[in-house]
Amino acid sequence: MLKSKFFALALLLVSGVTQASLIVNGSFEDNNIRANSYKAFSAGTVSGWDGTNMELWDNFKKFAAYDGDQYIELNAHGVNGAYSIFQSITTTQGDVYDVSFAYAARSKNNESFLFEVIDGSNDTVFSQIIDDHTVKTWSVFETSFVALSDTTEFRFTTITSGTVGNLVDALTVTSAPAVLTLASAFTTTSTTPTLALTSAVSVSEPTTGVLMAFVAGCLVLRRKVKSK
Ligand SMILES: [Ca+2]
Ligand SMILES: [Ca+2]
Ligand SMILES: [Ca+2]
Repeated sequence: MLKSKFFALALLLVSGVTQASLIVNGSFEDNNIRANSYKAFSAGTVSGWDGTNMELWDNFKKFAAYDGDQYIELNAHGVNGAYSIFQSITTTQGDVYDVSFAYAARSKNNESFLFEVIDGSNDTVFSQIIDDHTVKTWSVFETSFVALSDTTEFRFTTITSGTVGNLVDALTVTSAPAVLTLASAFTTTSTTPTLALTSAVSVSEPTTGVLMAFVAGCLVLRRKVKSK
């Protein structure tokens, strides 16, 4: 039961609507290679991706993909040094996006790479060294960011040198779920909340403070480990 002096309160409920990923070939399935094999691709020839050479694996070395059948070994083939692959997508400035990908070590748990989100002015929006791999066990990295420009790039760059290491699968980028606001629902005169579907960036008082906290919460790194 609501008390008469209960402060006006905004509740935020994240909807369960699944958004389509904005990344092209984020699961590395488009260039179909034979099961239980690997194949090196020269720069720019893998659907959706640009950068250095890429090496696709299809459930190779008895290690199943996190999603579908195929994934990449970031430390590819043909250049015995740094590898960097990237993809840009169209974004809406000010909107929140969720990012996720799976990663695993090939042979050593200290394999590592850099993941970056870069805006249209080539400034870093987000960067994280991924160095907590487990050999042949998928982990999932997740974060969220606010787009600063109308294009945003996602880039993976090796830190481990050589041609062995850093298996990656299932990069997804989705527009953050719409937010249901129960604005000023709990007042002295009303016990019937009014649902309003709004975006996370265009909400008037008094929900703004709560939304700012929500957006800040989105920016806090979230991570979970998943094995399969
Ligand atoms: Ca895949
Ligand atoms: Ca295949
Ligand atoms: Ca390789």
